[in-house]
Amino acid sequence: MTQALLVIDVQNDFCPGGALAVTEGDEVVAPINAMMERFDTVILTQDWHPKGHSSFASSHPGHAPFDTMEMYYGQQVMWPDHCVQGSQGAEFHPRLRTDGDMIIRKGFRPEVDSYSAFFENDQTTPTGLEGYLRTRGISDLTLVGLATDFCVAFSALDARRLGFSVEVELAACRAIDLDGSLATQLENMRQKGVKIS
Ligand code: VGL
Ligand code: ZN
Repeated sequence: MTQALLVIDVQNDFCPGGALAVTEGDEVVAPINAMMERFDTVILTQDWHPKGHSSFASSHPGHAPFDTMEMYYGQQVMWPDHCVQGSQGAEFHPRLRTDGDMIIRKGFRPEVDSYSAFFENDQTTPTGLEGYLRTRGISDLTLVGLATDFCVAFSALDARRLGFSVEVELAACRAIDLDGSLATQLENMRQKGVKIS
């Protein structure tokens, strides 16, 4: 068994004061830094949107943040502008250790969002992370970060679908919890064999 820690989107915009702040989002930083000591391989993801991204409510007249909209690939939540490439909000939290092996950016295609670290929200366009993990012989993943019910859950579910052994450590995650999304996604993950601890 070769394992890796996958640190999802611990960026300023998802922390208190950020554009899409997750309650207590910054509280994941200390436990994640501590967990990094226990893993030989650490991979970080960074939500990385161009200005005017199609997941931003501001790109769609008549839509407000947290509405949903039908896109060519299915339902998409409309978010406040966040994690714009090169902005302060897109930077990692200043206390997060970022000396991992690899940083994977996602959500940079204007027309499609990417919650998962593996596939864009069309569920078919790969980010390349699967190939990276396989060529390094990694079979077991522990996921932590933000947000539990969006990018962490989508990444965990895709990882299971691809055959990885997957654990999510909730003490080092925080959720957005939009209309019960946290309970729904915890149940989805359990049903698909994600170990929740
Ligand atoms: C995320 C909403 C939009 C996340 C990213 O990291 O969970 N959520 N973009
Ligand atoms: Zn995003």
